[in-house]
Amino acid sequence: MANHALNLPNQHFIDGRWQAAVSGRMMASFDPGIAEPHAEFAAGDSDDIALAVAAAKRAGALWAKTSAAERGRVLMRVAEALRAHADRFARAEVLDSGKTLAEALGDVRGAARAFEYYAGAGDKLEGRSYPLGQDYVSYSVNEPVGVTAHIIPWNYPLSTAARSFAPALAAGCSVVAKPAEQTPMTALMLADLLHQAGLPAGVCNVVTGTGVAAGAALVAHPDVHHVTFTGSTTTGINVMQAAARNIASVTLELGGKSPNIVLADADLDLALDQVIGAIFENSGQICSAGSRLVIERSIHAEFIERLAKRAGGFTIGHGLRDGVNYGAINSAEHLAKVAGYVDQARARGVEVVTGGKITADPETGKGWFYPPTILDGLSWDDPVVQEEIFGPVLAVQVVDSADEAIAAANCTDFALVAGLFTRDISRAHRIARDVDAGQVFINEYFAGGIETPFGGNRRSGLGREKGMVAVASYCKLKTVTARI
Ligand code: TXE
Repeated sequence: MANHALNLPNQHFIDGRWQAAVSGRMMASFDPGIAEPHAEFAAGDSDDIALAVAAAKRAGALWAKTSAAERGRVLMRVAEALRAHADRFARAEVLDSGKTLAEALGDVRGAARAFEYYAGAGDKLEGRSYPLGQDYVSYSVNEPVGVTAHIIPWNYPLSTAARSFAPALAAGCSVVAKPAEQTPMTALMLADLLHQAGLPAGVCNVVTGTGVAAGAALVAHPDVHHVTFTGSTTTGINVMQAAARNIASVTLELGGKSPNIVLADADLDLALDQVIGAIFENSGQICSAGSRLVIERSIHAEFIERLAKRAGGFTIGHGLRDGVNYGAINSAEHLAKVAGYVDQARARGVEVVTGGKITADPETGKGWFYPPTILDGLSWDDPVVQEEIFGPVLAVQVVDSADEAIAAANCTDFALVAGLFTRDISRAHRIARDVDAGQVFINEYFAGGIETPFGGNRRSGLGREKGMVAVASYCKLKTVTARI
């Protein structure tokens, strides 16, 4: 099978060129919108990882010595090139991931913005000096950590790659990335585009394959000095253990079960729009999705009725078809997981307000689709309240006060983000203070951008991506002290 239509890659990108898997093995990537394979890619393993890390080590030593201004110029050209090729990237993303073209175009814009933002970061990595008295000169400088590993998930393949490649490259590090086996295309395309924009061969390498064969070999490689991982909490723990053996640092972006709190004094039209977007965008496959609605009892019945009406109003179908605004679930396994959660909840007596049944593209009868689903009448310890479903399933928790809303928000082991809708600004900041989350959104869910640090507490992760704080993950501080 050749990857004809969009001229998609089907080999690793190592040392500035396309390379087949050492083993010669290939895997298929499926188009979730029709549940059929659409392309092939290389099934990498530890041999391919060894080549990629060796290239990254060699090329990274030179990249680290390139002036920060020059590194920034390369990143800026990448931003421009991504915008110029947005359509091709977005279509490849739709075919691999199942999302809609509009969502994928938004992801490309976000990726371009990440390169633009970090293009200006490298030459602001200032050091410090320390006042030891007139007989000493003491200063510290930021040095790049070296080879960095990037393990990328399937829900936002391009934007997740961009948000960690860009700060790593800005800091002077080299990159070896392993995209999810469901969605390998755009990371490969991005590595090629970086190279064409002037990034020296070997500074950014992408090896495709499974997590077990390629991902595990990458994060355990002794020449890798930092691992940025986005994925499940379980795999994140494995990744952290592997990195620990080499004393490599980690950034872990893990699961979430984020509360979206709607208080009775909120602008309810606004809240309605935002609650819908927070859980049903990308068909709910978002780590920071607002997957729990925490709502005051006095507005609960009417709000749920309006929510259900809106949830039923999406046009479901293949992401490349005009008019579709709700895409597919990424894989058959994941669809079964989402459906399983809802089926078991129904069997426990949970009220399925809307949705709740596997469906297909109405025009073709094909694809992996799950409709917007709302579950009500839940106790706080219910699995659909406590566990990450990672799909278009909203779990409703009813509360009687702002204090109870805080308790509800904090009732899971996750602490990634929280949304909050109220007109009372003091109460908003009190709740923001008391909710355990890496990010709190007030009166706009997903508010923020590449400028705002992002990451979770507790089982949602470790470290922060985005913002200038992310660059620090790719730097090691050296302090020099001299007696003069
Ligand atoms: O995740 P994995 P899966 C959550 C979500 C989803 C669940 C399972 O709840 O239902 O995870 O998804 C690579 N060493 N999220 O199985 O296994 C793998 O190849 C190194 C949340 O896809 O974590 C892929 O590239 N790498 C989430 C990446 O890790 C390994 C996004 C993610 O896969 C590896 C995705 C190993 N031992 C899923 N095993 C978010 N936080 O946004 C696997 N991988």
